[in-house]
Amino acid sequence: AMLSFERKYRVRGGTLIGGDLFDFWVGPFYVGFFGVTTILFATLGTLLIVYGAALGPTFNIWQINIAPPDLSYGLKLAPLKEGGLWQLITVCALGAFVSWALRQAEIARKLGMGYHIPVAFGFAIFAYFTLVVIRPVLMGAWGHGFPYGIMSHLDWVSNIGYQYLHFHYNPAHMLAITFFFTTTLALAMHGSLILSAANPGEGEVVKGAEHENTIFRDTIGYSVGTLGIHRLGLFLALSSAFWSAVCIVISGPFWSRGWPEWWNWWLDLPIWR
Ligand code: BCL
Ligand code: UQ2
Repeated sequence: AMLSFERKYRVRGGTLIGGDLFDFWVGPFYVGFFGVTTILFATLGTLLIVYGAALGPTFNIWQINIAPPDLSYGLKLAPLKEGGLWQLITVCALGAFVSWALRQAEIARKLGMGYHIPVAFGFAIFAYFTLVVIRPVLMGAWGHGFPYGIMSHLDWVSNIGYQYLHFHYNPAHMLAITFFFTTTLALAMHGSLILSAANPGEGEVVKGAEHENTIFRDTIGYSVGTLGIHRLGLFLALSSAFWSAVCIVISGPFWSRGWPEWWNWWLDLPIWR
């Protein structure tokens, strides 16, 4: 079933590739060339994961693990059962994520909207790409990627964290965490503000931007504005993903000792040294 207003948005065109060939909907979903490639990559990747799980010792969802190749394979292709599956799954994952972003771009073009959504998702893809491609390539082995598994990827994060002695001292990790936490603060402020304006007391009329500005001007002397809060939110969220990517790509390629030691530059400043 289609909502009454939906038909006018079901317009041809805006496709990036394939012209009219894949320009159709299945039920409520726009397909497009990149809808097809998303399905293909996601299905193949999922089957490879199931195959990898079947080769392993368990189907316990928490314990399934598909590991990258041993470091000794360097940047070569590994045999399927020796990390080759991990390599293929990584290709499928990147294919599916990038296809999804391009499908978002086609839909934005159809609707005459900006590319903010695919650009934003691009930051998440960039963080993943940094973990499984950029850093392993810089360090010379696919074995530096993280293993695919619920507990196993947590173990990897813990191990890599302790390998640098105390990851909380990684300055980019500090920035990423601060951006993540500030994102939740901003969304809590925004969500509560909007709900307070939209849910006035019994018999009161729904409030708008003037009231929203005023409550913040009265309490803290400043309102960032209704458009501003959305720009701020996007900035905070994109910065979270960006500094996450930075914090891991510098761990190894740029700094291979403990992160606490990195701060010696501060103690070594000529003012007090
Ligand atoms: Mg740390 C990383 C926070 C303690 C070691 N750490 C991170 C960052 C984040 C963070 C900044 C992970 C987010 C990220 O990369 O997003 N760490 C954090 C916090 C603490 C903390 C808040 C805390 O103590 C309160 N970390 C520690 C301790 C260390 C430590 C001290 C361990 C002992 N930390 C590490 C290591 C790493 C981190 C090592 C990292 O590698 C990681 C990092 O920065 O990675 C970049 C980015 C987002 C993504 C990568 C997701 C990408 C999503 C893709 C594109 C799409 C997926 C689609 C999906 C499959 C589809 C599903 C479909 C649905 C079912 C519908
Ligand atoms: C605001 C505003 C909104 C909002 C919010 C604010 C009317 C509906 C939440 C208040 C936000 C401020 C003061 C910025 C806070 C800064 C950080 C870094 C968290 O003014 O305009 O629109 O939703």
